[in-house]
Amino acid sequence: MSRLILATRNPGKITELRAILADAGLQHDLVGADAYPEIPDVKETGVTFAENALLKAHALARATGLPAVADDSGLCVDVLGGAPGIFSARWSGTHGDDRANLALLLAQLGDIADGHRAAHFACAAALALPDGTERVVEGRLRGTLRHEPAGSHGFGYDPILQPDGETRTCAELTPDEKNAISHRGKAFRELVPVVKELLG
Ligand code: ITT
Repeated sequence: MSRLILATRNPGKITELRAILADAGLQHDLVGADAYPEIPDVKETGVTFAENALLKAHALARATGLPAVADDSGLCVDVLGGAPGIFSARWSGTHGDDRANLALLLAQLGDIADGHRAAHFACAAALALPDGTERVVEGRLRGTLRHEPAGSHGFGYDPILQPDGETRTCAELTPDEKNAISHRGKAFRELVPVVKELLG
């Protein structure tokens, strides 16, 4: 079975990606970036999700000599002009501190009334091959931000994003329910046929 690197070290994303890619019929042996601890973290110097996803995918593909897929994603709040956006993972200053990131964002939105709490999750899904071939696609999940966190599934800002048409937050959905509608699910389901076409 041919190997495909999942160029992310975020355990929440890895769990979701494995399920999404397997459900979409991808037959490859999926290996997380954690299997390559000697490869340094990529500096996310891009200013868009797509640029950063491509940076991560190319870095892993170059370093391993294997095809790699990467995800760059975040929460974009309308009333904040799209922030935290590409800075979602380090909004509070500490990369990956989900609890502090969520608490800071809720505090910043403390005075914002229900009708002005629209936001969306965005995900860019990139594929890079060792020869430099690249593809990138994007997906979104629109919703409204709660005033208090609810639910224990998922990761990151899931406890405060209530998708449009839902009464529950993303963290109250089952993993399958979230993957069916999520930004990540949409982007990677679109990328799978491209992976199959390029890798067979
Ligand atoms: P890698 O770079 O190793 O993939 P990361 O967590 O640093 O991991 P990003 O730079 O793409 O990844 O930042 C993504 C952040 O956006 C993540 O830490 C969450 O705070 C938020 N986020 C993205 N997708 C989310 C989701 O499905 N549910 C909740 N929060 C999400």
